[in-house]
Amino acid sequence: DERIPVQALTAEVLRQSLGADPEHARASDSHKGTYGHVLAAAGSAAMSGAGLLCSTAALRAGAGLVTWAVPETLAPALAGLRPELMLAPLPDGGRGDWAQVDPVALAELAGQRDALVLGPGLGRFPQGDAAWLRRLWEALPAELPLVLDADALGALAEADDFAQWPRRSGAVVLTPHPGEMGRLTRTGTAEVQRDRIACAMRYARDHAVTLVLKGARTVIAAPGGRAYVNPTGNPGMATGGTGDVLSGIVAALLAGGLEGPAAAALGVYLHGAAGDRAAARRRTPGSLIASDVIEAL
Ligand code: NPW
Ligand code: AMP
Ligand code: MG
Repeated sequence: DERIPVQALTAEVLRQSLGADPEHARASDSHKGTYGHVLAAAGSAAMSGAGLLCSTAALRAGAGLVTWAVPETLAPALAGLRPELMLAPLPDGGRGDWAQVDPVALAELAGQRDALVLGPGLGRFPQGDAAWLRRLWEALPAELPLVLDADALGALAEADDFAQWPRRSGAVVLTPHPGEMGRLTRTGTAEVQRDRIACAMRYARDHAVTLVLKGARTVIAAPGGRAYVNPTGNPGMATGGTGDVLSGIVAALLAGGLEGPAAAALGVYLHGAAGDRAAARRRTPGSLIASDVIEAL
């Protein structure tokens, strides 16, 4: 119903309202080009796992190709961890972290792909985080779909003027957990959790983005004013790396051609459903790890 702006996310809503197929079926004459190429800019020396989880999840969510971009000094150590992934080493001044990586070089790589996911496990950039992100934002083709998660959201939270950044024609999906959302809104976790739906809807509208507010009953707020509450998932997913998995899934769905709200909603729904399937396979949900969610996809 068009008059009701908030809906529970069901297979029916995905199909009817969002035009997303929860079965995620494939046409028999399709090929890897049909499903798009994801660039995952994620991971650092101390958190290479976040990059591996994010890019592997993009593969399992059906991306045709996935390239994992890393600071070049780290590339030899990360090569071959997942043979289906391609590796794109970015010049890092020999430092092995993202601080020295030129955002314009990353934008050039991303511009040849179908979606960019930025953020899981990057670590903090030592200075000028928001300026780095703004330079990337402006160097990327305006139509390239974008997922910002984790440390990219930390950088965004430092910008004083995000609402005034140039509008992009491609989807922008932000995937904060309540702590990250508290930084984006400059309030705090408790204030965000007080009214999750209103908080997500307000941010999505004011910044023209699709906002995914994670946690039990994740909220997906579309820039046009509609919102969805996800019923899938379980507390076993409160374990390191599950968010990194989600951002890779959403990027794959964007690369495959879905609009921002549809990709975000289907991604959240499938991520939770995979988590439920993985938890059911274990004696206790407490033993669930993020790789199980990828495996269950
Ligand atoms: P509190 O304590 O309640 O105030 P951070 P991070 C809050 C990478 N990883 N409900 C909560 O705050 C990531 O990709 C790498 C309520 C919590 O203490 C990032 O790059 C891994 N509150 C980096 O680590 C595996 C909630 O947020 C605080 C909430 C840092 O990311 C792990 C933590 O947030 C990780 O993914 C909820 N549902 N969820 C790897 N293997 O390489 C979160 N909070 O400080 O942003 O730290 O999320 O761990
Ligand atoms: P992150 O904190 O970025 O690693 O993301 C954690 C992921 O696990 C998000 O997708 C959350 O929605 C999910 N998650 C965490 N706790 C729960 C919970 N209690 N119930 C359902 N999903 C959860
Ligand atoms: Mg996270």
